[in-house]
Amino acid sequence: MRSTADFIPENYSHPIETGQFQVSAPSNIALVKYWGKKDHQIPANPSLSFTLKHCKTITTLSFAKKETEEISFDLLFEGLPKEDFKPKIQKFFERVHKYSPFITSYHFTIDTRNTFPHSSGIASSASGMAALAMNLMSLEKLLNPEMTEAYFYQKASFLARLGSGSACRSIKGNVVVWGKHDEIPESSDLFGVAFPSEIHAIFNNYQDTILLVDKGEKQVSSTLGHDLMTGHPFAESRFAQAHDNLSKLKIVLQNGDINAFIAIVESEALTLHAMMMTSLPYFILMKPNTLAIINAIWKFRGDSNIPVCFTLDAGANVHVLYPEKDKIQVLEFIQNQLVAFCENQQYICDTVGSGAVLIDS
Ligand code: 2P0
Repeated sequence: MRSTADFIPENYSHPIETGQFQVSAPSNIALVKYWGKKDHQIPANPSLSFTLKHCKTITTLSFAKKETEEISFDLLFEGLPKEDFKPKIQKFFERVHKYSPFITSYHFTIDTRNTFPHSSGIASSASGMAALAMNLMSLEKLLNPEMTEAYFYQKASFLARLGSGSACRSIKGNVVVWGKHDEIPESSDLFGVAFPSEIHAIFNNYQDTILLVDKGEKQVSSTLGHDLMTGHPFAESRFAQAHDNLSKLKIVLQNGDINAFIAIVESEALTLHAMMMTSLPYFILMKPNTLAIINAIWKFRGDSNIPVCFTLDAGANVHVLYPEKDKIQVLEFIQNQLVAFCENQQYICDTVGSGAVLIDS
């Protein structure tokens, strides 16, 4: 069992002066939701997600050794300086410095872009922090080539978590568990791990079509939403329910019981939003069109028997989940009935994917 102390390096065996990496890291969509945490993204309950394939952040990290010992970096977004992203990265570097002390020995240039529209309501913190963490680990591996592959990915996820909780689930694919759960060996509150058992073929290339219902800025940030679970009247039963749903989903992912899958996934999505509606202060992130889409999905599923379901993130957008074999009919349904509920009729077709990769070094 790894502890935080395992991620503090003793010394680096290889000096490196300059270099550059490019990493691509995907977003992920939780099926069992993380909602509630202790300091530094220690989750209040375990969560499970599908890693996505096409919604990604691509980040180039250039580094040059310097004499002085402080955090120093330039931040570019799509090639242009982006000052308003800097405080979040500064805070991330300060937080991970203990685990990656080489950070203060280099000046970094970070150039980042997303494959999905910036103001789409799709959070870029998961893919963005995962991409940055993978870059830092690529540099640490140059400094310490003896590092094992298992340690590399665990620590990449550990660092990503310190940036944003859900980011730790974007390092690996196709299904990731984060948070200690009795029935998932190796599971940890400190980092995400790949789902340890074989997954039923029905979930191969599982489809996630993201309907962009509201692309505006959220009224309540996820960080504040998490905080409102502290002292929440239903917190303890919610956290117990997440453990229970993960146990059930573990079985369903292996036996392919799609009706049970749908029941767990939709209940988790609605419970997440029920927690928001019963926080103090309470808030609602769903929009009228979110509910219209949910009702249309239920009607279509009842009429067609096609196992399409939805999940929700902390926002108004709807993730429509379905097996690859039903793609043609579901996309036709989306075109005919659901795009009308999307802002500017926009949606993004994604599928389950395999995690972050080093593209170039
Ligand atoms: C999740 N969400 O499991 C849940 C469900 C949104 C809804 O994790 O404060 O950006 O950076 O740890 O990870 C969104 O919260 O929050 C989130 P921080 P994060 O995906």
